[in-house]
Amino acid sequence: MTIAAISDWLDLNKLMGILPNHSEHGKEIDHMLNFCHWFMLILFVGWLSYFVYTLWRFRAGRNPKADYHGVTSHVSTHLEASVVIVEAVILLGFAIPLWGKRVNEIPTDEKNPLRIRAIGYQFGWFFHYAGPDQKFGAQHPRFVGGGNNLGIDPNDPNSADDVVVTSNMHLQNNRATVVRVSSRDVIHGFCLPQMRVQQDATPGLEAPMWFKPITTGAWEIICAQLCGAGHFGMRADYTVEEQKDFDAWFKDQQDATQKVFAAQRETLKKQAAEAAAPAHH
Ligand SMILES: [Cu+2]
Repeated sequence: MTIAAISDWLDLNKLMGILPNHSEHGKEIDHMLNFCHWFMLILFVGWLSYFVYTLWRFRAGRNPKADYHGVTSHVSTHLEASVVIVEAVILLGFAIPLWGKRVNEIPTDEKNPLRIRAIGYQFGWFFHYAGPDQKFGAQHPRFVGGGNNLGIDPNDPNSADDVVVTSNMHLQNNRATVVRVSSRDVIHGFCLPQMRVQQDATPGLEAPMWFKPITTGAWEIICAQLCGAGHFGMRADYTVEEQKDFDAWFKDQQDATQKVFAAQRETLKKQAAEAAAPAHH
């Protein structure tokens, strides 16, 4: 048996059908998951054998009269203490540092991350790209309509390079991606299993999360919270591609989004002119 074969065999994640990892930090998550699975398996087998043993050992046929002293050995105390120690190691040694990395090391502008907002709704996702200026255009409900689903201010200079798409989020391979997750109605869950990230989408809040894709490919985005009758159909896709393909896609989407904004600017201008004109009687 080679080492690879042994480590494959030891990988309980695989046995339980985990989806392949395609993100930079995913290995650390998988490592911790595998460790937890093994630990839980050992506990499960241990407690279960102990349970079966006590059923047999203390059966009525063998113990017609109760023993008023009970257990005098300290084995169980030591066992329980070791379980607590292992759990503390998982929490303090693995889980908390891993979480700390995800929330403390969000890439800043200097690292030129891809900046996206993901806004859940019943039942789908909007994606708002900040564009090369790294700044999102402002939003106001009065701009909602005419294809401007998110109500982005078409006159805000920050929106001049923005992109809004639905249902298919494109990402650039090997580029850190920061997604600000939010919702338009109820609580949804933004989950990219192959990127090993998941974040609740809460109305009125924007929660940032980040990751770096390391392979190209196309996968599904899952809504990870039961969000209503159409939850099962709330699927979207995401595509990781090389820069050339991503840039081409982005340019197309930018043209389409900016066309919507330009048309809205015209409408707003017309409305303003009508409001300013003297009323006819
Ligand atoms: Cu949902």
